[in-house]
Amino acid sequence: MTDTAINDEGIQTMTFEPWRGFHDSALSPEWKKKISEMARKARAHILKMTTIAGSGHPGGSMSSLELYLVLYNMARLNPNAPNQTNRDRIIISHGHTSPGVYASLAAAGFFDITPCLHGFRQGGSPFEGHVEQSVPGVEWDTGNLGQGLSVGIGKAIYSRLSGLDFHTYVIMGDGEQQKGQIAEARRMAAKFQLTNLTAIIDYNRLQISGRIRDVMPQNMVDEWEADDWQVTEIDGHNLDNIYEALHRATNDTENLHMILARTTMGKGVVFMENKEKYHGSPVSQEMLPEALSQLGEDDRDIPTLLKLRAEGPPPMFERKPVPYPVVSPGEPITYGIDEKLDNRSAWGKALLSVADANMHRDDFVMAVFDCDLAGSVKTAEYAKKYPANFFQCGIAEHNTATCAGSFGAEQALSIWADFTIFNIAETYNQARLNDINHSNVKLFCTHAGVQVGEDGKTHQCIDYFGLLNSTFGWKVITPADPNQTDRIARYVLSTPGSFAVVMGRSKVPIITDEQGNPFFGNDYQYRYGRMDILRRGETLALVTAGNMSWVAVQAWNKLHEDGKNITLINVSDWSDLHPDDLQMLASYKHLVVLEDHNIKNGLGASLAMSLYEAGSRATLTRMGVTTYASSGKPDELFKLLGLDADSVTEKILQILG
Ligand SMILES: Cc1ncc(C[n+]2csc(CCOP(=O)(O)OP(=O)(O)O)c2C)c(N)n1
Repeated sequence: MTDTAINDEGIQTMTFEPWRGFHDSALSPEWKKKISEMARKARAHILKMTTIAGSGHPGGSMSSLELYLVLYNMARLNPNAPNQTNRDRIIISHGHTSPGVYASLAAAGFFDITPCLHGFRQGGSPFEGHVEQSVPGVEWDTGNLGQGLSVGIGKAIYSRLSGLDFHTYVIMGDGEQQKGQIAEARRMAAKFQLTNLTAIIDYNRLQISGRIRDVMPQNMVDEWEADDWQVTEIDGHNLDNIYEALHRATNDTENLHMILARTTMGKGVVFMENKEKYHGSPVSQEMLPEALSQLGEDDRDIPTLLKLRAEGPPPMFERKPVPYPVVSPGEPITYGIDEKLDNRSAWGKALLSVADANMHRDDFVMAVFDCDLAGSVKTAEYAKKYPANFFQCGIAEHNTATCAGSFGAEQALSIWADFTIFNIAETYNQARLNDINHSNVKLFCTHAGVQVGEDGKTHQCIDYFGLLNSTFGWKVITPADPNQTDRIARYVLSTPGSFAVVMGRSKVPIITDEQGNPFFGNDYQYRYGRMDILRRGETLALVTAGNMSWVAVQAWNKLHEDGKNITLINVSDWSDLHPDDLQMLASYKHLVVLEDHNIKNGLGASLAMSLYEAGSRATLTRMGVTTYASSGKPDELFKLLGLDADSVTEKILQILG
């Protein structure tokens, strides 16, 4: 029996069956019998789907199987309504065990197994090679090992802040424990006492290259205990043991628990057991009947399944996106022309204003994540005012990236502010996986570009756009001055999608219109994707962005004094160049692009492609960063790189002849 309640957003929350959620202290004999039978059949399904596909990972699927079956049958889930907001979250970190996950979800009633048996790893099928959210019951697409515990932390924080009070279970491989991100996550969970999170390790003692202790010696128990987790070792194929360990972990509100489940790779088929070969290779077609017979099953349905595969992939499941939270953008702040501040300070003020405008609402869930730089990235004031919604993650950017992504994929506002070199360049793969998982994470990235100056080349992030532009979802925005920063921050915080707002470190003057009023002031309406014409002129347009906008204004002034009337265009939104704006640019004879970014994959490179496609005949000159720069004051470095106002003026005069 289940009860359903509908909240204001039309989202269902549910009261689950009483036996779900590990309430009873032991597994009932009926459930034990049911799950044992499920396990026998599911092992056969794992073998069939991988042999038919000719690839996949049966070994770990068979060692993790009992863990999956107990979790998917006993956690607070409803197979008929898998997206209830208050469901428990089960995160599979070693995503290659997808055959075991899919077979278990089907056994627990989430869908019929047949399409998976013939459509596993087939182009266009929902049943991909590593666990994907295209399959009902899967919470997070994984495959890049080491990220699952961080995903779990994002969910556990959401459970706490939203009051939904669900439990999160993260299952990992033992070889996977070699990843450093797991250590980062372990410590964060302990610091924030996330006892609504349970970790489980499939300890089959094998990985691709052989025994885990030969590949990389590691003392897992000591490591987890040192980070304040209680470790319980169990037989990972014994249903009573698994249930009891999960019961204890779920109901303990004082301690964090890691369950180390001793298992056997390839469990259930004698010739597969303890063979690393079966980590990532299916049983051959010839050996399949023998393997199935050891499980009390046969291969009579294989011809039919092969025929179904030949007919094409099974259909995709319908999946509703998680609604984005309602976020009021608050009241814009306009900075006057006499004020000189940095964009990051304007961001910090906008953050506080948006938090103030929303935090009083019961349905509003928000978190800001920080990696030991709150003062510099201007989230410190917010942290002081809203400590429960601020998470100091330490110097642990990989964990933070994934955790912020996982939190943002819920109905919550997720913000991670850091130096650009750390929340973009350091963590590209995590950003990519967040994108694949449709997380609405907002990155506020400061100290970008050569403009960071004295810290030198290790800190000068000149590849932020090139990196994120290699994904399909991320949008990169570079505000020109504090006023535009304010408008952009409010837009980004109240709009679904993954955005990186990239800012420099230095103070910059307020950019004015030709009458001397703030250009991005009270009358300015920010429209995502549109360029701003700061000055109108003829023949040549100087196109600029972010850190270089003020340099470009200075160059314009010099040229103007010299009687040269050029157009000055500011591009804030690099990822989406509007066709009308491209046509407008194409109407100029000469274009000069000025950017504080690696010239190979920045704004100029992107514009060159788009303009060519738009049929532009304008000459295009790219002025950007052509080498790793040294330490120095921003002005010195721009001069050295030929990006200061004098160099830009000279270049434009040359072009104009
Ligand atoms: C970050 C990352 N590095 C490498 C791989 C390639 N890979 C896939 S599975 C695997 C071994 C995993 O071992 P374990 O966690 O013990 O899983 P099991 O062999 O028990 O299935 C490796 C190295 C990966 N998927 N992700």
